[in-house]
Amino acid sequence: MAAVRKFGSRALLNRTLQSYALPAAYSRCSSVWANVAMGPPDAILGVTEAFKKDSNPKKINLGVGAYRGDDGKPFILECVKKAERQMLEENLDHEYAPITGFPAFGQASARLAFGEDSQLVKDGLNATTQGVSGTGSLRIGAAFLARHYQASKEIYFPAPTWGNHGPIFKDSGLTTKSYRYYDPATCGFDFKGAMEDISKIPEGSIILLHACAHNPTGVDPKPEQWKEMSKVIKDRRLYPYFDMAYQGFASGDINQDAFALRQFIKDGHKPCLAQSFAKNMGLYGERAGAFTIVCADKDEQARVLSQIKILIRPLYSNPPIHGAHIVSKVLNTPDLRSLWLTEVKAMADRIITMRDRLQDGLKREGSSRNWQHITEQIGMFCFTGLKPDQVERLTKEFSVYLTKDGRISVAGLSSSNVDYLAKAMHEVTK
Ligand code: PGU
Repeated sequence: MAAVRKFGSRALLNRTLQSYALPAAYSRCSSVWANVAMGPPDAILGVTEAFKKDSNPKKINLGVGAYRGDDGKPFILECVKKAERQMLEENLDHEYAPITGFPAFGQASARLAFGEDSQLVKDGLNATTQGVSGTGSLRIGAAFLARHYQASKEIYFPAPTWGNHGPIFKDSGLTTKSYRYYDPATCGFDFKGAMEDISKIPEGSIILLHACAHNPTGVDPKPEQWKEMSKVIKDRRLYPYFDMAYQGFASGDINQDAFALRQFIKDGHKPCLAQSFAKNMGLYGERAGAFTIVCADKDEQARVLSQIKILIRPLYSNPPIHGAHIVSKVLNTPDLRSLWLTEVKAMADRIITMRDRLQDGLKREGSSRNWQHITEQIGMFCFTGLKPDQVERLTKEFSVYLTKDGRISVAGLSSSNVDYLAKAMHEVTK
């Protein structure tokens, strides 16, 4: 633009440039996107891209956290198939949903998280909106805090945390920091380190908590430890932001997995919460999720929800409806709901069985290393403790795909590949 201004008109500028017979490099630079640098592949989703290109028939994708059946194939829950059949019969239309999604979906999501008998939901203190799965829900929350949370613009993550948390909150304008969480020496929870760090976080800051099945470590605080964390978080007046992407996947029981969130409510916190139905209903691509802010009273709830709407409207107007219809049908229809609960349990149990089999396999291979953490960690992931060079060998020599930090999605293991993985892991850790 500055150049055009200097030459008086674009035509004059072009003529002048031509008359100078500019070198090729200059014309490349003059392209509109010449300064856009090539970005790196995504740390998690990029693993699937590399996996797809590999022609080894023994290849295994343990990168992305997506549940597979024991046949290694994507798994469609029976309750979901039934709900979809019913939806087809009902001849549902394709009209727009309200900005915050269908109320039946939002309320069922809130009851799932806070409890069927939750007083705060009965009293209407939850400002709940549908979000575009867990990621989109987290992002609405991040944007809301950036715009309306006065006390601080800093959010503290457990170290390490899901790789997308940083970009979600940074892109929303918040500053990201961390508190100690994982102890590499024990491959377990660093409770002492976490408590020390949390007790020093500046008052009013936001703290991100994985409600259950911590990603990437598979390490969760015990109930007693959650209680102590809740207390120190309250004392420091921190604002708790729960990310609950795996309700049901840790223990197989949706209520047990909501323990931390409900304990915080009991202790008088008023947290916010992002939920995802990608994993626990196998609705990955449907992008069904929810975001809730717990409010002090009805009036506050109405004001907060009105501002959530104002945030969402210029982003995407209103959310996709298919996944939300499925979730709301499953959660609100008693027989579909009880079928879902057994299916969630079955998925969690299959993961636990795979952990046992991997540990046994490593023992059988003759590994002298301590693999206790494989069965101590819970949820979809195992943080193996493998070093980057060992991860690289697993991929190069055995076509086993995983993230560089040594995380494996245990949900990607099956009876037919778990022994192969044990052998490969033993080979690279000898
Ligand atoms: N929060 C946590 C802690 C997650 O692990 C994930 C998904 C999400 C939120 C968001 O899930 P939605 O699919 O948006 O509902 N993490 C998986 C999936 C792949 C990815 O990185 O998006 C993973 O493998 O870590």
